[in-house]
Amino acid sequence: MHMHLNKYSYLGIGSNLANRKRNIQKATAILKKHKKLKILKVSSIYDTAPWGYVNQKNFYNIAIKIETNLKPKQLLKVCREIEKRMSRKRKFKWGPRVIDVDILIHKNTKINTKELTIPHKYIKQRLFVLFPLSEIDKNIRLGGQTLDYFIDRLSKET
Ligand code: PH2
Ligand code: MG
Ligand code: MG
Repeated sequence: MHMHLNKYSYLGIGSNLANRKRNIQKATAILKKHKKLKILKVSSIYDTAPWGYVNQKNFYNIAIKIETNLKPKQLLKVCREIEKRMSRKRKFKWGPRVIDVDILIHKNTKINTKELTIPHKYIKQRLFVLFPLSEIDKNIRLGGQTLDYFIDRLSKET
């Protein structure tokens, strides 16, 4: 069986409070300045219906392709620091937030701990992640399947 090697990492960013576009742009700008990672591609901004907890404003979502030697925990720290700098308040699970920076995929890493799950736990269930990811990299595979496979599967659900 051919092993699909991947040297890239992918982050997902979302916002549904205050100025969503500016929040997304600010988080991207902070990432751009980080010396230990290189941004290779940024998706367009997607206006997406809230997933998980539906009684809230639409989100703006993007995905970013990066190259980095940071370890998963260090990359998580980078994500958390952006959220902290942008004064994110943790309200409740899947609730509204000023900014959310998630690790979606990190090379071929598979982690499942209380603190961190890579690839992201809900990546296959979320169109707001699959769409921007497929825009920036058509070659991504999850468990051998293309992103389009999961997008088609979700689109057929009632
Ligand atoms: N993030 C969530 C919960 N629901 N829905 C959309 N559309 N976009 C998000 O980024 C999002 C969500 C928790 O992180
Ligand atoms: Mg999230
Ligand atoms: Mg998060």
